[in-house]
Amino acid sequence: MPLQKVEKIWMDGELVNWDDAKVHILTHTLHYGSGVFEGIRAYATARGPAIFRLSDHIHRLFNSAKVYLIDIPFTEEELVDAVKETVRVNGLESCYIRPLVYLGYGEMGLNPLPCPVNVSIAVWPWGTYLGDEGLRHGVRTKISSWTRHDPNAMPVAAKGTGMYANSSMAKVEALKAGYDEAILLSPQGYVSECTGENLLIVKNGRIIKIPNAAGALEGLTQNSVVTIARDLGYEVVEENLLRTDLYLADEAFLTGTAAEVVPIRSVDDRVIGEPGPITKAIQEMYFATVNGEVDQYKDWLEYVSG
Ligand code: PPE
Repeated sequence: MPLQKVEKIWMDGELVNWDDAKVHILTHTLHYGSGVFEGIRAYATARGPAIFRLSDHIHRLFNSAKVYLIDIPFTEEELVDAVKETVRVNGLESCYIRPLVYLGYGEMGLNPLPCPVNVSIAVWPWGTYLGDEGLRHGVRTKISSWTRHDPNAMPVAAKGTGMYANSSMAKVEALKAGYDEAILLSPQGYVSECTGENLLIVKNGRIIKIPNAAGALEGLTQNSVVTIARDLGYEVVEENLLRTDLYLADEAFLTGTAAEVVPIRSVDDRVIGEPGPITKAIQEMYFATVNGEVDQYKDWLEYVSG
């Protein structure tokens, strides 16, 4: 789906026109994948657009930058305000939000330390990431032939731009083979995550979450879903999973800001089936939460105005 243009993009403290939001071809991050970024969503609520867990996402952006030894030339508070302003000036009720910290123009070569640190925030309307059909009936997934990063090769806890070359390869492989999404295993052979989502399963009534040490990003959607699941009375445990645990799961679903909560219909053609009751209960509560309908989780919503 082509990008739907909006009016303005925030770049280093200024709102510039969408078509003018450009960088030089010798931008360091373009060559070396040396940036960090976030993915956030704003939802339409009865009180106007609300950004889901905005402060937590901006905090993770600063943590990612810390891992890469990048000094962001703004405070967390300033970027929280900048995100709200960018959503507000574009007049969007709901949208995806992409803050990016990148090393800009000025030096080339592998040493990033002399490069300027630039920050941008783009927003655009983004519908269902893995399709309406996938959201309702589940996606078909495939274990990738690509392995997730070894944590001593790439820092998996940080959302670094360069990491996503691995995700894109896995995604393309899965799509070309006729699947909707790829699941990556860690170098040790445990299930890690999808190309841009975490993954949880249900077995014998318990929800199983994968430990971060299996090489997954600590997803905020997953974190919200675990809280929701426990509050709904489900038991959530953390365990390493083998690919056969996925084949034999009672239910499985993936979580991510862009994807939201999406059931998994099959893994390597082993059918899990239509979304099960636990997946549906969590999905329903997640959507009610982000739309501001659940009082219990109102602190997760950060309103664009007021
Ligand atoms: N793992 C990976 C590798 C990942 O990229 C994401 C987010 C997650 C897990 C889930 O994290 P969270 O959004 O905090 O629940 N992926 C972002 C980028 C997607 C994209 O296509 O770009 C996102 O969902 O915004």
